[in-house]
Amino acid sequence: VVTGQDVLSRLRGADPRVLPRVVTLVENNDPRGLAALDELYRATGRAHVVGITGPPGVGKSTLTASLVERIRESGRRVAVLAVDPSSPLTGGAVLGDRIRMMARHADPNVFVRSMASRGRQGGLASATAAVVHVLDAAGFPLILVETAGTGQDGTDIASLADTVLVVQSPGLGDGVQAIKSGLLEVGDVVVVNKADQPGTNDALRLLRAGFALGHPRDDRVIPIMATDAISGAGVAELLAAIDDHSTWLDDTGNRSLRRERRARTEVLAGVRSALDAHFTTRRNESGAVQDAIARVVRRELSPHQAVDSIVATLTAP
Ligand SMILES: Nc1nc2c(ncn2[C@@H]2O[C@H](COP(=O)(O)OP(=O)(O)OP(=O)(O)O)[C@@H](O)[C@H]2O)c(=O)[nH]1
Ligand SMILES: [Mg+2]
Repeated sequence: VVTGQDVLSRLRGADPRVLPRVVTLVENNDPRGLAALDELYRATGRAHVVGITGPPGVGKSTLTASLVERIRESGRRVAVLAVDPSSPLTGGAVLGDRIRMMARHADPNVFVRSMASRGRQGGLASATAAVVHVLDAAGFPLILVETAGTGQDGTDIASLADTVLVVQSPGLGDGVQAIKSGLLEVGDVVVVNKADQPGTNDALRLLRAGFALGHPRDDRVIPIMATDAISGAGVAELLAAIDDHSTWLDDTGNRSLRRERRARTEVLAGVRSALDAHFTTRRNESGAVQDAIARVVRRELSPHQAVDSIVATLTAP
């Protein structure tokens, strides 16, 4: 178990077992992990975090593994997090398989972890953010986070990542679906993967037309690229586009803007979840809350008035 002042030197030291242990403690919201996180947080802020998102089955894991290859060829260490909102087996297991297939499982400069949401207290997003901090402090210059592009989790990645990579695949209606889902709005780089399949040019055309009026978020031309994650075609260009975006963030001051937004999101989400836990676990002890609920039942207060009076006591100076 690692806690206290020496956590960083041990994290960056020669023992390869330390990092997975710290990650597990942090992931599980273990008090020892949280104590370690308090120590190592000061040493974070150097990693470039890339979120990889998109609909199920478009090839996110395969593309991630292929990116890992290119990143290693460029001489950099890399950490990968596969975040699976539903199944503890599929996403991460596929990613693990790909990495093994590419013979990177024994590479000490590649760290891979998958996280499942099942049974998780406090939310997947906050656990993901915490693990990213550990990997950052451990000195990985690049951290790739794969998330399924469905619902809240798909857009959550925008508040966690420096670069958001939105992955699509060719196929009738895919582009339209992506535009409708709002997924493209969070994309800094857009990829049509499975470029070996028919319909790739149509998908590229559709996406380019969709972006022709400008990006909804900032005035930067969004690269829309094609990759074949299995052969690796286009993946070197994709890595170059990710690196370009990283440079752009620094040159324009956008990196600090994003980080401020990220810190705000993380802190406020933490406050909400702590308050939620407080009211769930201490519900029976909190006289003011019980009293307000009883008055709502007796029709003395409307639910809205009860909420106002409880919040007023909480926020009183
Ligand atoms: N032809 C072709 N198949 C691909 C390509 N990339 C991935 N695949 C295949 O597509 C299937 C899904 O790939 P995954 O990498 O698991 O896709 P994913 O987006 O991570 O899937 P989920 O995490 O389950 O949403 C697998 O059978 C891959 O072999 C590609 O570029 N071309
Ligand atoms: Mg996957």
